[in-house]
Amino acid sequence: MEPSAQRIKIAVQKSGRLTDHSIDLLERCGLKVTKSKDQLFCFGENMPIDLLLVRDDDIPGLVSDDVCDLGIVGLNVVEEKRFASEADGRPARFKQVFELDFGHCRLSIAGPEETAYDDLESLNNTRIATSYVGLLNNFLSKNGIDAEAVYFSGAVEIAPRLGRAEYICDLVSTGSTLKANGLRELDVLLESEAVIIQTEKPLGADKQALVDKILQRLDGVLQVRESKYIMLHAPKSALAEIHELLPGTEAPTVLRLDGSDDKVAVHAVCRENVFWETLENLKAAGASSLLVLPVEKMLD
Ligand code: PRT
Ligand code: ZN
Repeated sequence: MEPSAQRIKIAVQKSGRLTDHSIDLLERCGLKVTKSKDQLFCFGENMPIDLLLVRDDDIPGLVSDDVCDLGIVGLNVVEEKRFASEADGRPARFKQVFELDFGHCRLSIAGPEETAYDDLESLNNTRIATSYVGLLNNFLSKNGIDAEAVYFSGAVEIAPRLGRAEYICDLVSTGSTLKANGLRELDVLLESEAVIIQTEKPLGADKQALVDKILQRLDGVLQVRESKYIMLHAPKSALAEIHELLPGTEAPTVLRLDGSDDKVAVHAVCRENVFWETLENLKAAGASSLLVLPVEKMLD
């Protein structure tokens, strides 16, 4: 087995909204893990990759301080850490590698239903309760708004009722929490989703090769989610039109059909979902024997 310095460490949320998705994504990259008894660590059985299970707020710091090589965390947490580190004069040392298409939410300003809110100017000389002081202050100063960020570590939505702030700045997904608290969403600061971040510290060649491999597999897993393999028969004369109709396809494979001079078989990977409307349009353009299959794995 590799010495522990040669193993990749990935920081993942221990218990929360991102946990299952993060582990599922890594398992779909081929990683098999066993959890330690204390549930703080997942040991990679078939690859030199281990998972550190921690609070999401700690993930950017663990990657920035090189305790972990990679981390999976919400963009909201990453950006808040970036601003907090800058304010401390110790810029964060991680790079965002790519978005993972889960954990979608937005960081928004909200206020009581009855608030007369025209635009951002309405926030001038008010107090805004938030756990995202860094992101909020950056947004306010970028927009030339003079308002006070009041730090709340949780239950931000009750701040207006307590008389602690006129507005709040918090994560929203369905909007039902705001509604239940008599609040309405007024402006969006940040669209967020889970992202993978990487330490900026140069890794040795072997470790970097393994990080590149896992990132390439992650990219493949994300691509196949939307991708479909499509097969159809088409008159040669309709090929150009049919190619145009295939969503997200670069170069379809065109094959001869036995016993037919005017028809061919077309096979293509569509990197976008194929809807019934697309199939109906293909049929109207002359295609027949249409078949759409899911793609299990992809490597570009
Ligand atoms: O214990 P730990 O610190 O690790 O977890 P946590 O409680 O800080 O985080 P957790 O598990 O709640 O969320 C982890 C990440 O999920 C967040 O950082 C976001 O990137 C993402 N995410 C996606 C959300 C939501 N959707 C979300 N709706 N995080 C929080 N919420 C909360 C929000 O704060 C508000 O209280 O849900 C409520 C609003 O939801 P709706 O659907 O009523 O609008
Ligand atoms: Zn947290």
